[in-house]
Amino acid sequence: MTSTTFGPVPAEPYTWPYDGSFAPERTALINIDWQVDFCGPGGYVDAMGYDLNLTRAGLLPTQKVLHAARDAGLLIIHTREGHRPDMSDLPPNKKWRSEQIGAGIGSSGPCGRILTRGEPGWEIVPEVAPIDGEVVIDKPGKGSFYATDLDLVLRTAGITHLIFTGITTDVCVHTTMRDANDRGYECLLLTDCTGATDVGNYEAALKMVTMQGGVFGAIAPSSALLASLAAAAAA
Ligand code: C5J
Repeated sequence: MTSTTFGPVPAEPYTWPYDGSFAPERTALINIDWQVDFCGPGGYVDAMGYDLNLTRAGLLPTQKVLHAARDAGLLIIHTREGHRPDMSDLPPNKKWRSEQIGAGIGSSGPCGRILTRGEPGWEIVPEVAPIDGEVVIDKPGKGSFYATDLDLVLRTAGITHLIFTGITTDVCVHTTMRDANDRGYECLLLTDCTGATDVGNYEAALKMVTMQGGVFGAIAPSSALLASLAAAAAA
């Protein structure tokens, strides 16, 4: 019996993946930090004074991709940035910096304590919430590999290819994608399924992925991925 493969996906700066196709059992969709704190009213990003329309922009395209990836049998992973309620995993410089910008991590706000595990602001927004059986990685930092078991989970499942959605493009998504590329994972970032607190940074972050022939992987609109999943399903 032959197993289904998908792709290739038209992408920049190369047609993704480098090895021509991707198998659902070796591919994970990683959804980074779609939390109220990053895209909901009263959360961390809102408290810092940024425009939530920018971080929310990718939410509905991501919802579509999430449904298609579930149907296609990809491993679905969600991440959440947040600190322990006793703040024992909050580095002092991160605490200081958040206080300078008026959104002190661990302080009380309209969505509970900012960026704190278990609080309403830390929850993933309903549009892209995990369903039973999906992996949720809790992380104290920007990167999803730092101080987590993400690499162990991926390698145990035999995953070699990663597709990314999430926020923010220039911080947690980029840090994770760079680290994933160093670890040998073949990465694709969906351009309309991500957003940043600053349009210039969003554009620059996408461009950085594509430099040097795709130094961190490739980028593509979600329509390109969806078309490739649909074509395989039709065949
Ligand atoms: C930030 C994130 N921006 N999820 N976190 O602090 O990008």
